[in-house]
Amino acid sequence: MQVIKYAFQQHGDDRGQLIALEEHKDIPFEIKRVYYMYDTQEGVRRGFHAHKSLEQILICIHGSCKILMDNGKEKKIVPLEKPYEGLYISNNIWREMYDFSPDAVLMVLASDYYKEEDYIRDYDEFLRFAEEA
Ligand code: T46
Repeated sequence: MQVIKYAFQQHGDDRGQLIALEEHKDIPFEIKRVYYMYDTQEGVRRGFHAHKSLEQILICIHGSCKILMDNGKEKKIVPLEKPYEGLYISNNIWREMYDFSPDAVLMVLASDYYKEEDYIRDYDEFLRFAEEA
């Protein structure tokens, strides 16, 4: 499984850093939704699903966390520790997010609106789906 981790361009000067993200330029899809999670409690593991068609970029804009990616054949663990790093997660990838630092803010840019019907929440169903894809 190929892990696509972007290093976004930082516009730094003596005031600090700034990152700008534009769809179809820095982000390989139209951004239809942005959400973020914070105040994640110690030991919490989130996710436990795949998406039928949604594509996303995960950016830990503060603090750190880890992402488990699973394509049904192979698993990879990707640490997100820098605000300029973005992890691309395509459809058909089971994901779990864990090891959040207390100050972690995990922001997600998504290619579509929230649609519960796009979620695959059962791991065996995911394996069948990944096999057919
Ligand atoms: C994903 C990972 C990385 C909404 O109402 N709108 C939204 O856009 C989202 C993302 C969630 N919600 C509601 C649905 C649940 O009642 O917020 C609640 C928590 O969502 P969920 O349990 O799905 O959160 P995670 O952290 O398990 O997963 C989320 C995304 O849902 C998912 O698409 O890939 O982050």
